[in-house]
Amino acid sequence: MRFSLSAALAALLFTLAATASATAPPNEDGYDLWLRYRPLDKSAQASVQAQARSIVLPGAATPTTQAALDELQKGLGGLLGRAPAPATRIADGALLLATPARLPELNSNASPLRAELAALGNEGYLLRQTRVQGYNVTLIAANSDIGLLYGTYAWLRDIGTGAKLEASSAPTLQLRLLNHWDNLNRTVERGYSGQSIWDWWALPDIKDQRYTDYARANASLGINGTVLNNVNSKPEVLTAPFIAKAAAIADVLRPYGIKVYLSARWSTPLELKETSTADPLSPEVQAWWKRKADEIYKTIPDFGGFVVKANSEGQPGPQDYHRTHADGANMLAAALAPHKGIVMWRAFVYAPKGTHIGEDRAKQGFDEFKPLDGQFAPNVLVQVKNGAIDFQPREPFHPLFGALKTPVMMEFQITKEYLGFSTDMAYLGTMFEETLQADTMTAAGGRTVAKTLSGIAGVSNIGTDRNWAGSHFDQANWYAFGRMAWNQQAKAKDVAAEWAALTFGADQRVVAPIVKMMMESRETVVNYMTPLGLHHIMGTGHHHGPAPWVDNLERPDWNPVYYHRAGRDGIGFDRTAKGSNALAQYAPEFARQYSDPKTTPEQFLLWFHHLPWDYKMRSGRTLWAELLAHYDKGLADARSLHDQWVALKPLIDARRYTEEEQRLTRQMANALLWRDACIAYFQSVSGLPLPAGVKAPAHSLEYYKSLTFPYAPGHW
Ligand code: BDP
Repeated sequence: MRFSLSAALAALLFTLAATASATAPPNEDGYDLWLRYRPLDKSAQASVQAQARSIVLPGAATPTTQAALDELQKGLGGLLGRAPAPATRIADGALLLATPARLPELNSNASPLRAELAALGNEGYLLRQTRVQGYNVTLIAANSDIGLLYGTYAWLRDIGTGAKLEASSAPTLQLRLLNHWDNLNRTVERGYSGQSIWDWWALPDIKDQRYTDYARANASLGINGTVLNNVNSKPEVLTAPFIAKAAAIADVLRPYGIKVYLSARWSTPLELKETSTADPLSPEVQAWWKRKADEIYKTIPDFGGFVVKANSEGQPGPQDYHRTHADGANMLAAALAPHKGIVMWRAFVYAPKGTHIGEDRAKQGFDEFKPLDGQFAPNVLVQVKNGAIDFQPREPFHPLFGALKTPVMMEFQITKEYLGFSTDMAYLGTMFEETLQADTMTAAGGRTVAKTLSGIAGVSNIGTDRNWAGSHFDQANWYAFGRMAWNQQAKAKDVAAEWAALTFGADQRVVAPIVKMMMESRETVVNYMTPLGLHHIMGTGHHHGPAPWVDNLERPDWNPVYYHRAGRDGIGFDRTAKGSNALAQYAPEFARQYSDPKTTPEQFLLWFHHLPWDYKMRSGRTLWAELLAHYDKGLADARSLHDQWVALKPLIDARRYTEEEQRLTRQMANALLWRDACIAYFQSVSGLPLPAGVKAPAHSLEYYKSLTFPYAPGHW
């Protein structure tokens, strides 16, 4: 009796377990990114099948169209269980990939698509249910093979998100790049996702499968260039063995429309002992770079060009020879121009040791580059970080946007150096949108930052971690960067919804709550780290954790106290005419609005103003009470992010659920640390009591000051 009862119980438990595992999604490790192609449900399968009974590519396959065909095999194989075979004849229900060169009738005056296609440029595509040669087809059309590849990814994305076919799309910017801050020894500066994916030692002979998957992921977003190595570069990267290694990577990326670029160290020829100086006006130096460019293009015929960090944070540069940034950039530009290469010269420069010390760091990029405007060669772009300090959780846009005639590239940081590495959740789509849509007021009627750009770069968050980005949600930042590099008008929320559907499945019970979390996440981090326009109050060097008290570093503008300027009288950096007057670098209308604290958006208040603690905020609270309220909100929202995720447990596969749950738990602790340490410190300087209801920090200020993080990652 007892035996049969327990047998019955066991049978019941077994059935329950089997039912549970049949409904819970299978575990995933994140390697497939947003290109997962998990099986669709039966009805969706039927409708996709009807659009792709056969796959037809008129004309011969090229490496790029082969990549498109391979992706369709993989994609439809996963989504439908079986991919249709490639066919040579157009028939009803064909998925037809065509350019005017492959299907001349697209070019005929009678074709309704002709004009539409012509407007899409080299990289655009259109997707259409239409009739071709009397057959009903799904058409992916473009002017080039790379357009077909982009169109293929768009079609697969539409299927994965359950969206209706996109009509047509073309990028606004020609240059859409990732910047890897990867070192030749495979460490990654500000990298939080393992080692560099570039295995320099094994290259050029061994080309990891990851390189192909990296190319697929980037091409699916329309990223068309990648700088392989750190802006803090080494001379060796321009020697023959490394050029051969870069060429091997370029070979893998080429079919996917991705060009390879390198970071060049200014003093390379001198350090390699091949010249006696690195003066850009020296004929010997000019000849060396010309030879070097010729050598690179022999090996990598479509090499993109150089990015250069010069005379910044100890890097050598033309100013070492009393030459200007323009002299330096133009010398490299001349070497690359015959090959159609470009120079992306970074504007992230701040005074070398000994000079300009004491000048507002936020002003220095503009002060250096504005006077040089008009002096740069046509194939030079100035690459400008989104804000004037350094990738803070929130910064106003850099005053160089809209101020130069010289073409300007945007530099965003996808890796979260200042936003909690890869442990804290912070979806950066909202930050990208905020910056791209900010009005520079440099033209009548307004001009957004997006409208001032000629290119866009994102500092990569990619590494050897199985999930590529360190955490599943950090994949969304790579994704959002790529989608917004293609289309600066894309909305962060739509991009989040797309990513969530592709990454976790197009089930609204999952997508809607995940999008909500993502949309809240960056503001949460801003609130518990640097609310109301505070900035650069992180730990020294590694930038982890709060350290608003630090006041003893070599340069004043490395110290948090320099940036927050908190004292008995108040808090904030006065950048109005009464202070550093950084505001004068912006358009007059912008400067006027931001000169008055009353008309300055409160999210930037302490960036531009030094105000007394009892300054009245829009909420009616004092500045002191408001600051505390923001820290409290940051902590509460970090806890809420965790709870929202926990509620999703039944709908997420166990592996990804757990990996993220652990991070969100850690984020709550990080938020608490920030909140408590900042309140303890700011209270010590303001001397004010905590208003009723505000919880005292758990420990003394001394305790927070005593914390050290010697092995924090990303600090090479
Ligand atoms: C800072 C980073 C540093 C970079 C530098 C740069 O802390 O690692 O080298 O920017 O962009 O944010 O050059």
